[in-house]
Amino acid sequence: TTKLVVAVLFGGRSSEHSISCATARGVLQAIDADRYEVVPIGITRDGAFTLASANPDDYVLRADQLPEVEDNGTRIMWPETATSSELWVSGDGPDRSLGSVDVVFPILHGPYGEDGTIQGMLELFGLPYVGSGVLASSLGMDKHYTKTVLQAAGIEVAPWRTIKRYDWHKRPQAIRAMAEQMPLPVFIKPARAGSSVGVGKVSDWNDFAAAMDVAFLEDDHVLIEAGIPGREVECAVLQGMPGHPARASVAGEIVVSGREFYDFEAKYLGADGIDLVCPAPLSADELAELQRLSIRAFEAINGAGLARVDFFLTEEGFVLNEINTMPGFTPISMFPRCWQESGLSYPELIDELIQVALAHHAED
Ligand code: G1L
Repeated sequence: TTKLVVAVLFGGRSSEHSISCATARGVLQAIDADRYEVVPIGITRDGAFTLASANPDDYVLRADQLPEVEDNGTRIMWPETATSSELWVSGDGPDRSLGSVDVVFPILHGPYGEDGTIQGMLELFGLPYVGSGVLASSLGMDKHYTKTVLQAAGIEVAPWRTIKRYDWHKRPQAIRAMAEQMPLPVFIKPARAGSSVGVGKVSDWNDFAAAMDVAFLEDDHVLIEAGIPGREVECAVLQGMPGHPARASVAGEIVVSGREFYDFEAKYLGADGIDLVCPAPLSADELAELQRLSIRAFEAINGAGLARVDFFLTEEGFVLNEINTMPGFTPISMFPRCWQESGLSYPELIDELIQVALAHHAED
C-alpha cells in the first residue's frame, strides 16, 4: 500500500508564526510515518510558500529563540485546476512535481490563517483539508460574530458591547459611561486577534481608556465584556465520521495562580503560575452538561474537524467564553491533553483528524 501524502502548512504572515512552527514540529514528530508521507510547506513572514525542512528539530520553541520559516528560495506551485491535486516546487533546480497531495493540514493562525482565507484557497483547489471550513474558520476568528451566533443558538455567553474604532475616537466619554453600567472587572478584547494579544483586564475605570487604545492597535472592532466569576473549564470536540455525531472529551481546567489571566506568555512559554489540569474535577452532571453545550456550540458554528470550547463555570452554570477552531495543538496543549485523558493519543488524534477530513471530503 502507498502512503497518504499530507501537506503540512505552517508559519505564515501572523504574529503567531513561531507558535505555528512549534505546532508543526509536534505534528511532524508524531505523525505515523508508516502510513503518512509529509510534505512540509512553510509560509515565510512575507507570505512566500516554500518547501521547508521536514526536521522537527528545526522548529523548537524557546523563550530566547523563536522558530521561523526561512526563505530558502523554493516556491510551491498549486494545482491549476480543481481536478488536479499535484503540487510542484521551483527554485532549487528544474521545476519538479511533489506528487499528488491527499490532504492538507493547515496549521496557521490569525489573518490569512484561520480566518477562512486559506480554507477558501484549498476549496478552490479542490484539496481536502483538516479542520473547519470557510464559515466556521471566519466566525471563530471574530469574537463579536461568534458570540452573536452562539447566543442565537441558545448558549449563554458573557454580556458584551462591541465598539468601532471610529466611534471610540469620536465619543470616548459616552462609551466609558455606557461601559460603566457593567460591574467591574470588564475585559477589553480586540474582535479578531489570536492568543490574547491586546486583551486587557480593567478593574478600575481609570484604566479603561488605555486598555481600549491597546486593543484598538490589534483590530478596528473591540469588545467590552463582562468579567464572569468562575472556574475556567474547557472541552475538546472532535467531529465524527459522516453520519456520526461529534464527540466531546473530558474537561480541562486552567488554574491561574499569581497571574491576572491566561495571557500569551503563560499559554505558550510555560510561565509559572498557570496549571493546565486534566481531567478537571467536575461532577458527572457538570461534565455531561459541559459536553452537551460544547457539541451544540461546535454544530452552531458549523464546525468541522475539531474545536476547543472554553467556558466559565459559575454558580448558575456554564457561560461560554470562546470557541477556538484552531486550538493550541502542540503535544502539551490543552486540546491534545483532553483527548489523551479520554483515551486518544496525540498520534491517534492526528490520524483521526486526517481520516475524518478525507471521509467528509469524499461525501460532498
Ligand atoms: F488542522 C487543524 F487540525 F484543524 C488545526 C489547525 C491548526 C488544529 C490546530 C491548529 N492550531 C494552530 O494552527 C495554532 C496552534 C498554531 C494556532 Cl495558534
